[in-house]
Amino acid sequence: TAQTAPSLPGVPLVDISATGPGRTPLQQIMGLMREHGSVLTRRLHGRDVTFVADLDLVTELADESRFAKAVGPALENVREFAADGLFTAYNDEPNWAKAHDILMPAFALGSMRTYHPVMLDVARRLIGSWDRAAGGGRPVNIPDDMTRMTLDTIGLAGFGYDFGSFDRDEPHPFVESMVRCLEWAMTRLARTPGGDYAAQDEAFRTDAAHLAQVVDDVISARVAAGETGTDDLLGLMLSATHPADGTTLDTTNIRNQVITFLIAGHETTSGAMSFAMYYLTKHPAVLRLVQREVDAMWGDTADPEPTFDEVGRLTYTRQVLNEALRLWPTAAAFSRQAREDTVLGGRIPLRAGQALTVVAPMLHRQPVWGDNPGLFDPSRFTPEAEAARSPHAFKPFGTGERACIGRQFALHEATMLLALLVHRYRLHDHADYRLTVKEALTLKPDGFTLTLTPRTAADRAHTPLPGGLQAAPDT
Ligand code: FDE
Repeated sequence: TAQTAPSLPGVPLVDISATGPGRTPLQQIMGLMREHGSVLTRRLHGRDVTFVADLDLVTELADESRFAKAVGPALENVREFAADGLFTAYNDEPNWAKAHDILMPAFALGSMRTYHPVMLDVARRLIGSWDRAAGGGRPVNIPDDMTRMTLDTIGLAGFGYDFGSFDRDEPHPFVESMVRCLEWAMTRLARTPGGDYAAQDEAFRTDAAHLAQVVDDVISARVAAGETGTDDLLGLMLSATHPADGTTLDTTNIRNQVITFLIAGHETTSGAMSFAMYYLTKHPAVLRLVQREVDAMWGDTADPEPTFDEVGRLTYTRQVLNEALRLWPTAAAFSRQAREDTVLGGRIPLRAGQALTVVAPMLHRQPVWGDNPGLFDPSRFTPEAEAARSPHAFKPFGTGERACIGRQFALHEATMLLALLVHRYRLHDHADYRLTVKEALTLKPDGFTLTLTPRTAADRAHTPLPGGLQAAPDT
């Protein structure tokens, strides 16, 4: 990597044009930050992006009076298929505030109670499929099955639409098109000027059309059933009027929102659960603590019937998820732009509109996380530890007004599923898996498989406690 004259005073500039960003651009940036420090400008074919992970700078960027969300180059590409859906809308696009106001009630804590039974049903689909695999001694592919589970959950809970992912050997075609669209959005950033990308763009248009087609089917199934007034996401989109002007969302925007929620609602959550499973497999002492928590709640019940409130009491399981999201936040980067000309950190002058990208996995490894930030240790998320730390040290859901609307939804779904799985199965690392993180804008552990056997009454009765409920895990 060559260094040339900086474009921002005092900020290292690294030109990667010779090698390009490869298939894992986010991990490349993490490597560059380890070498050059936690703020740097990356130059690729004359295009500069400044990346930040320094806690003090991120704290400033989170100040909504000085900075706002930026739709950065990656999201500009996602706009090609999600347009003015919530995730990719510009701050001043009227449909952002309108959809945000209409859909917020669907993500309030009370609404989670209505999704709980659907989440449990879909969790049982996954368990049914894993029971069959365990019985046949077959390995399960963790990210694939987590993706089946999260797609069916958002489809049913949000739109009353059943993707039936566990009845298919291959992922639902929607997932394959979506992953290719996300990969297109990512690799388009790395294009060399003058290259011929017509075939890639053509394939992308076919996939984007497929997404739109599936979504139109989802919507017309609902309209045909005559159930436009229900209070799930689609029901709200079809019937709720905006308090300010009394209008509903327009048809094109509804399509963009459904695509947005199907994507945002499953790819990131499935990655988060997959990383959590990975760390549990590699940290038996932590796994035993999670098992103790679930065994204390459900004992030797073969098929526990978790209630909504019980999921809220699975505090250690939730800590495990947070710690997995710290090391590998599955939506790993988000961008902020200056509202006015300003100086960041007292030293980096920024023009109004100028954007920087926060690299969450590196923010999550800053000195505030201690001497060994690469160590998986859920005790970092006890209430006491959280209270003692800056709220800006942990940003897996972005920040401010444009932060993740689906956070509670994802955490409820993921906590319940993880708890049910560790209550039911012993996890066997049959392939001695070594972590490789796959990038398609979002992150997931690539090719991670496990074999399973049922836990027995004896396992549940004698889950050994490795000294103290918050004991440090083995490294
Ligand atoms: C959002 C979000 C974010 C931010 C971005 C920016 O800033 O650019 C982030 C970071 C996120 N998100 C993350 C996440 C993770 C996970 C696990 C999740 N996420 C999940 C989910 C689910 C669902 C349903 C969702 N999610 C959704 C969403 C939406 C709609 C959005 C947009 C918002 C606004 O308004 O803007 C988001 N998310 Fe999330």
